Amino acid sequence: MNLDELSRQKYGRSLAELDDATVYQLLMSVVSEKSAELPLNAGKKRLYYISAEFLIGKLLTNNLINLGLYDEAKQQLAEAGHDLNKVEENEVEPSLGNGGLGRLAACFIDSMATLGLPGDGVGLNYHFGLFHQKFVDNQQTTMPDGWLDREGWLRDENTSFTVEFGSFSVTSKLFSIDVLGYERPKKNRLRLFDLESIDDSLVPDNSIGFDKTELKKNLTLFLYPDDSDRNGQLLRVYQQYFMVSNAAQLIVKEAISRGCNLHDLAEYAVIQINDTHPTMVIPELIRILTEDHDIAFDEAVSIVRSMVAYTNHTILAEALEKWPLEFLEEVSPKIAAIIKKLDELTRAEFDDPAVQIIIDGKVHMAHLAIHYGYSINGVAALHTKILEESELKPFYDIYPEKFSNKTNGITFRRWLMGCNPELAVLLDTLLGTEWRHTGDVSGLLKFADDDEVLEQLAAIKDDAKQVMRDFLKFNQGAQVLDGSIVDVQVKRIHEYKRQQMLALYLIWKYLDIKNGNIPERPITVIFGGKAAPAYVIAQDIIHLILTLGEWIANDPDVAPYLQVIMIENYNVTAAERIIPAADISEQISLASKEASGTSNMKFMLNGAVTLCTIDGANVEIAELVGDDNIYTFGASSDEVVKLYADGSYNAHAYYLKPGIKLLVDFITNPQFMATGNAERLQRLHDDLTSKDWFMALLDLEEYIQEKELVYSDYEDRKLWLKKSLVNIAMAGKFSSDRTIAEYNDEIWHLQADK
Ligand code: 9GP
Repeated sequence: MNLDELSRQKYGRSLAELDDATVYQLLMSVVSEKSAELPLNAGKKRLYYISAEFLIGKLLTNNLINLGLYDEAKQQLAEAGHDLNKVEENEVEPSLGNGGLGRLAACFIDSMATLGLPGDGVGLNYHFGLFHQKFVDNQQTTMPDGWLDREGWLRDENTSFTVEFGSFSVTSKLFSIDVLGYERPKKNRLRLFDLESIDDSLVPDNSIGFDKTELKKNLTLFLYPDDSDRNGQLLRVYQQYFMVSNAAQLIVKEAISRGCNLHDLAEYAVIQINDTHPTMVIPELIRILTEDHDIAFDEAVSIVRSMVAYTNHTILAEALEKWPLEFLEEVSPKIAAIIKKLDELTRAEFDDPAVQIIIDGKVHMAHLAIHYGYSINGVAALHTKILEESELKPFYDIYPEKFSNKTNGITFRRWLMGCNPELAVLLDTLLGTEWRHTGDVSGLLKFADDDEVLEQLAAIKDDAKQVMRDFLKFNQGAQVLDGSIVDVQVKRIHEYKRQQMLALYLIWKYLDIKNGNIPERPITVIFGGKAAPAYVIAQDIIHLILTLGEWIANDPDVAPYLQVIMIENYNVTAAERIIPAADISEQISLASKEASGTSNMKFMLNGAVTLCTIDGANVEIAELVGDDNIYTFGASSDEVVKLYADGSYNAHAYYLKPGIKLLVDFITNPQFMATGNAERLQRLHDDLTSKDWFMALLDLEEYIQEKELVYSDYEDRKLWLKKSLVNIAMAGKFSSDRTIAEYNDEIWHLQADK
């Protein structure tokens, strides 16, 4: 590849003469042409990973890495005076996902391609994806994020299907994005269905409001459209059926083209459903097999049952979908009828009311997936244990063989080689390049006492902090304090993740500094995340964080030592700039509630030390790095489960503890309230003092103590650098290549292509 020559051919100018936007176009065309030439991973059996979200992030750097062109491109660009990071700023990040669930799906398709497994991601081509977050008056506002308007990686597959709803039908259009494996000669695809009759003009310029009843025109406009009313909920069911009907038609069509007679469909296709959103693929496949291909109902059920596997990503009731049967009857009477039949079959077999599919007029999608799939897995060891022993115990008692754990993972291409190239090069120097294929970086451990290596790690962290500073300055004009310790909590805003607990710590620290206790060095606390538009308390938490940030910045006694930054519109690109710079990874969910977490893995791999509750994959991180290299606090998952079971958590009693009352009441102190939105702050205060459903006050005192310990340990430079090194060295387990190999060995049984 000679970029200068290509530039002269294409634009009649040297590479050095191009602006960054044109360099981006040039690189994108090089990558697209190369990937278009690659054949697909082939094999008799294919996997279809169906997901409502694929948070793929920008693709240029990632694809250059996977094509083995990254170093070459970077060097040629540098010689011509260009910086790849700057060039990539011209790429628009597709907003096809929300949080960990969608990012996991993106890591998984990368790993499937890397392992040569024939399989594709299948989802929807949302025109505006998830909303774009903007802060106005220290509050979250939402704007449409029209990523599709601009040039991108989508390719038209020239394939369409008809999807019949109860009262109308629509035609779909299939697009795909190439998914390249790491240094692999073959590829997979992310296949995204769109609606032929979609109408972007339904969405006003500055608002995410639109007519939810215009179904023929709106089905693929937004990911997770507001569902606070009936029309919004119905729209989600329409979207889901549109997604799975297309997926099922695609699967059947492709299997037939490979010689399948449909009685043997399970030998040709396996489906992984990512959370419950795609569950209707089960009745849809049964419908297609019986209605279009004359297969008897019982046989169709057993075919489908042997080819669908379900991953559960949460125990939160709100995310375990239960749709009113009447919704399904409206969206697709045929699907509703099949679900009723399936429900009758399970009722005949099992007496226990807890395991029925239709309960009080609602269809429990997870129950449908467990009865009529062959596999269910959790996403971290603790999460799977909770599923088996409490949340889904009645199902585990019936089908112990269907349950397994698959601890999540992250792709090291994006989360190390791409976002932290300096660290990747240091690993090459110390370990050789084999880790790039195996994910095994444990060889680093033998350098734990090597001062030179520790100093190299420190220098890499400093450089990453500079990248972060530049990003925050460019993104939102934020100026990070010089020489500060960087302490980060980035994730969706949700009470169970307890951003409010970190905010209460910040109040404590603020008051402590006011009392004259000046920290050894400045502290920068960074938040990032979006709150669902209908989730009022989450918006209140954002407001508290932003108001507090402003309050502290305006106090000259404290501002030089403590700073709070909330990243606006946190997304994959922001994550890539922030995570390598972090010293401390905040993973402080209420134990039992975070199924796994994946940012915890990304931080660890980039040398941050984790401050966490014993929850999700934190448990496995703690086991790997040992007590000396992680900070844990808070009630255990068993204790929390018990508190919920006997209803004995009393938020008000915790609030009345003098040390806690002072902090919580700060939120409604009249001077502070006057700088923010009184209604929001009052509501959050009242919620914390009377309900505190996710028990932030329960763990607050221990959290404050542990945070102080972390900050003081940071001052022992060598000790800290060693902790950081051990974390990197032990992160190999969390490569998504390992996770996907486990899915394949234990669930999918695909033949890897050569
Ligand atoms: O909340 C979980 C998160 O803990 C997990 O890491 C991620 C990927 O498995 O899934 C999240 N779940 C959802 O976003 C919705 O179920």
